Amino acid sequence: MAKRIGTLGAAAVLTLALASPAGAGDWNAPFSGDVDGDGLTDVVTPGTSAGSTCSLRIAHGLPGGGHGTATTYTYPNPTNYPLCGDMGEVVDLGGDGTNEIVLTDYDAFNPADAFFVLRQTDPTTVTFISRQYGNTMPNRVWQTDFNGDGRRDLCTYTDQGGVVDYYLNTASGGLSWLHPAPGGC
Ligand SMILES: [Ca+2]
Ligand SMILES: [Ca+2]
Ligand SMILES: [Ca+2]
Repeated sequence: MAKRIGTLGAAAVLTLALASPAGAGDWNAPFSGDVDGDGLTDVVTPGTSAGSTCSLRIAHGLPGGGHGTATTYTYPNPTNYPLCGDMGEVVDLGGDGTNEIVLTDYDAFNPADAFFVLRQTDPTTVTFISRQYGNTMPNRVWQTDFNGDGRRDLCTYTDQGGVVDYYLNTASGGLSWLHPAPGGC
């Protein structure tokens, strides 16, 4: 299922990289946000896929600046496949003031669990929250409030057809894949 970024795909990704905000979730790249609600930005590093158990590492922000030593968190694989998410964003789904960790995977091939949502629920625990429907085989994910309602929405790009997909951050804490794409990603 692995795919390669062809010359045209790489050019398109570069164009998107220049047009979208910093901190976007590139493949196998760390991403940032406050996952424990202390007001300090943390860094989340996706783990490797490992069958029935998934992991990620979080380096929490320190009051004096910088980040502490990364802690590894494990959780049961929420997908039916040996995919644990290799790109993501920290975003407040539902706009309730609590941030979530939203992951997707370069090799995701089932729309029903193309995204899954986690939350750090205490200092030692990352908890699975939900699966969300989405497009398969993304190259990157990023966030922006494309409909201007104050909740930051998600966008993905896939070189499988060169498509940008739009996911509305809904009041109920889900992601709603919009067709047709409204623009703004
Ligand atoms: Ca934090
Ligand atoms: Ca939330
Ligand atoms: Ca929004």
